[in-house]
Amino acid sequence: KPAELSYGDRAQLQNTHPLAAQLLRLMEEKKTNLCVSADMTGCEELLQLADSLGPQMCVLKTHVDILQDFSPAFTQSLKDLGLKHNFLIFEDRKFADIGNTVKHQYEGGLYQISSWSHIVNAHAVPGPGVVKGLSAVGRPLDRGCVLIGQMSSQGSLATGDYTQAVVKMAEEHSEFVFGFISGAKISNKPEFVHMTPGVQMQSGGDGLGQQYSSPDDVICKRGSDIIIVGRGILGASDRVKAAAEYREAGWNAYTKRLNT
Ligand code: S5P
Repeated sequence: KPAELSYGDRAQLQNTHPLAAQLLRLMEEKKTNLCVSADMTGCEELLQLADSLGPQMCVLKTHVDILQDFSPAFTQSLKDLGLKHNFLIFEDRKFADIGNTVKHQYEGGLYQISSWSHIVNAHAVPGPGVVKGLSAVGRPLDRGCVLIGQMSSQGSLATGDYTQAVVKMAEEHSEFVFGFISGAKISNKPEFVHMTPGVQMQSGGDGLGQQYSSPDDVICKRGSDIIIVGRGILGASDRVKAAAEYREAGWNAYTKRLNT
């Protein structure tokens, strides 16, 4: 087995996307591979969470369209917190339309996602036009995109040949696509970053199709890079403590992988 590169080593590779390099470097510095999925419905609550968990995470993931009281001021505050705590912002918009439409969805409308979110994701279903449309908006702003190669939900159709086609699409658009949402490492290129949702300490599900794996399974056994945790942290009575536990579990799984 070839020696496993550290996050810091991968940040330095010639072909690593600049945003991925920034992410990998900050993961190494902060010693965290935890992305917190801040799936809350109020801006103030979300900002408080981002401030209190900021030191624990490398990425904060949002679903901006579930906020009841969204305002442009909210995105400015979120950006400020990202700078304060050194985390990246990932709007989990899952773009899935023709290039011209996603361009507008990314840049315009109420949310103006491209103005505040470092990372976005997209389904590959429409073909490469979706990446080209997003890229036209995102590249001038030094943004980056991850493609959804696999999903955590029961009965997902994103498997097998579809997943392989997503990997190929990412490789062909690596000037904007720097990684994947997937349950496991699906590309052997160390330049790509893999982010995995459906993570809790205990396996199980949520009754609506979500399926959970442990940080150790995801990072150590399946070779992903980042754990995405929502309700495992949001549902805890002490969220800071829960985030610290996920951070430690994710980091221990990573160091174990490096050393085997
Ligand atoms: O396959 C996926 C892809 C994503 S981005 N499965 C997922 O669960 N997600 C997102 O990760 C989902 O939209 C939610 O925001 C988060 C998981 O939340 P949790 O509460 O189940 O940890």
